[in-house]
Amino acid sequence: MTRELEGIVEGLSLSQKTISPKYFYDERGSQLFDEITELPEYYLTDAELEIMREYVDEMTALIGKTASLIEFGSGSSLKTRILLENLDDLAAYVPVDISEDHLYASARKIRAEFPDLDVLPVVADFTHSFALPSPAIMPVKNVVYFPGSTIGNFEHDDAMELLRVMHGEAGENGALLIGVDLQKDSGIIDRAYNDSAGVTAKFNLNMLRHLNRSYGANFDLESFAHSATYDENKGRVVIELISQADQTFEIGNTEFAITDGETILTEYSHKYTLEGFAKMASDAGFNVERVWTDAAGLFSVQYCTRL
Ligand code: SAH
Ligand code: AVI
Repeated sequence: MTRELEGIVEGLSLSQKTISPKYFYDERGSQLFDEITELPEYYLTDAELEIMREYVDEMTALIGKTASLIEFGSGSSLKTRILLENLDDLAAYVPVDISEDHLYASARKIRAEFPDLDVLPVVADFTHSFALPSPAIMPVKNVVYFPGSTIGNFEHDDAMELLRVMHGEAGENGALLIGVDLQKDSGIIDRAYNDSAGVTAKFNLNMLRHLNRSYGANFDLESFAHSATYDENKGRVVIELISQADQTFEIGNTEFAITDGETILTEYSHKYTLEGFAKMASDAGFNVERVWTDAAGLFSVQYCTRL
């Protein structure tokens, strides 16, 4: 059994069956995520784009000259383009993503749009150590870019671990520019993860399709339903697949039974307070130097330097 399959089987063997959200992202999953970002209810992307457009000059002044921009979970590099359009002397742009075909297609588009930029895509699972490529031009500093509030998809200890990895990648005089979604009225959050067009439901169920196609599982997609509920006390959305029947499924020659109404946890999406995120960043060795929010105060982008 591969390490990946072992991890999947381990998660499904827990009393709360769990599959890591990284398995959302095959090519179709990446496309469905792009569709999510266009939904009227998914406020995160519009709010983050508003912040990027409004404050890009302040961001580029902090980033400075000849930096290497390393993006974790770059997807379609949507928000990055605003930085790239305003940073004409980057040493390199290094998009890192687990969704291989999507990453290479996005990197090709970026190369065509920014022909003078050294674009060095890296296919990697950023929760494990991976090697960074060396740009042709020696960067003055590394700036890790982590937009989208993907940090929110990690539980506290794993988020801390990831911030520490980014702290290491940033190096001595480097920095982290990170998108962090904020706690707010629960109705707004509920609607963002239960959209009326049902795209989030498709995205959630696509994880089972991905496991069927790439890991030899045999989930019956028709007999699972999407669920997303915001737990205000814990400040997180709990995203699950609910079994619609007593049934069995197989993966890696291991058979699992699941009862009617039992859930598979596929994702958390944590929402932070500014103080809560600052504490976590500081525990990981970062000082939050600058915080920008959109006019409605839904989302934040934060520039963090090493303590
Ligand atoms: N940054 C983009 C995309 C966010 S979606 C935006 O803000 O719109 C999350 C992205 O992270 C996806 O592209 C997904 O493929 C990638 N991703 C998720 N888990 C990952 C992991 N463990 N390692 C590498 N990439 C991962
Ligand atoms: C990638 N990540 C920040 C998204 C989020 O909002 O937590 C993933 C997502 N899940 C459902 N909708 C979007």
